[in-house]
Amino acid sequence: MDQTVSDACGLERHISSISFWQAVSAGGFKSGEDPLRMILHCDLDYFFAQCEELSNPGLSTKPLVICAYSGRTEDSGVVSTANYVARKLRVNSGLPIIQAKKILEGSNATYLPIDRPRYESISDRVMAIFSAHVGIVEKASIDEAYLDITEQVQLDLTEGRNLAQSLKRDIRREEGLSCSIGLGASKVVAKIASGFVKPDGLTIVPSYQSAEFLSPLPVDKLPGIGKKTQERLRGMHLETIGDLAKSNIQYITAAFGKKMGTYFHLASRGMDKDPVRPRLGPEQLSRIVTLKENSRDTDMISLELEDLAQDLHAKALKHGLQFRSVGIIAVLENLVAKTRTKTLDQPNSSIDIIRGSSTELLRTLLEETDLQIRRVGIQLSNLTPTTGQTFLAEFMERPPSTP
Ligand code: TTP
Ligand code: MG
Ligand code: MG
Repeated sequence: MDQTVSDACGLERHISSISFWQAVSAGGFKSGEDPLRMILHCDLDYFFAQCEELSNPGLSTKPLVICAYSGRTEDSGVVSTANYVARKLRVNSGLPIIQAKKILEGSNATYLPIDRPRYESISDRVMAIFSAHVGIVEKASIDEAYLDITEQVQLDLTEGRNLAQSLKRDIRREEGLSCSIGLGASKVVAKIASGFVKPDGLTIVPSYQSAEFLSPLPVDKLPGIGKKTQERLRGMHLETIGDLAKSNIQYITAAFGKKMGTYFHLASRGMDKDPVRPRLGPEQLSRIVTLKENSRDTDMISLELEDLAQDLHAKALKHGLQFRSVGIIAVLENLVAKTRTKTLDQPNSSIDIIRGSSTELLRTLLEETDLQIRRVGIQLSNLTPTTGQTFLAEFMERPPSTP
């Protein structure tokens, strides 16, 4: 019953976002000064709360609040996130738990603590679905990633939309989760587009309409502009991203310094050259290959897995990392991605474990489908530094996603 209701809502929202796309998409991506890119940003909806609804679907019809307890008193701390039922009542991330409880009094709300290891495993599996579809994936946080799909879709908006829809479908089918996706010519546009229709949205902004799309939005929609900066900009009569785009760069730079000023100036026009950095974050190492021909032959596929196991094992050693989970990714002949993960009792660095677990997971996966496998991959996750290693911090260092 719940499923039907949420599917119906999803469909309705989907239609509304597609009509937005039709309104803005005529003409597709034009060739321009910079090499054109098509970037996809995907963000899972009310992530921690949605994970809890998965294990207890009864929670989805009532307000659900995930709490970051500080431990000082029973209710001290803030709301980590809340489902959309609670959000309608204005309970959002960052609100003190005490205030959330006042607002939700009598509403039969549920309050749960954060169960990070579980959300991380789910996040790992969603990232594996991304890697099964697209080569260049940058995990930007526990529930979001940028994908560079330029080559894959050859800058064709319809192909981009199809890819986005199949990602949404696979995440829903494999993990039971809804997400929102934005497509644009830069990371900054894709990120803002993914938040434009939420939950379960899909918003596509052709490159030549980036500035027009951003223009009416309030300045705090730009990544990097928080409440304080927004106040300062308001003092300068700059309320919307369009106001920022029209303003004189010297004026902005004088107030915010060269680096920030230049970023505001370019980002407000949707210009952002930051590449999608091909990494899944420090928690994962993964590789996927396309089989020479579609197959269900475990001996043949195991040979490919052997290569992948050796490669990933070498990478883990090089970075001084141990893994606690081994996963297998398989893209089937109908292009649906399947993932299966095995979590070990202890962190490990043995290639035999990678071999054994991936072959075992392959067998399990083949038992669950009659279809042939087209691409296969291994993912090591839950990574921790090997004792004595000191350069994990270096490995984990992430350049800022915006200048
Ligand atoms: P977000 O993606 O910002 O938020 P969300 O997934 O809960 O909701 P939506 O994307 O639909 O708007 O953050 C991802 C998770 O990070 C979120 O589920 C909980 C955690 N988080 C916090 O713990 N504190 C915060 O202030 C925020 C914003 C998020
Ligand atoms: Mg989210
Ligand atoms: Mg997020």
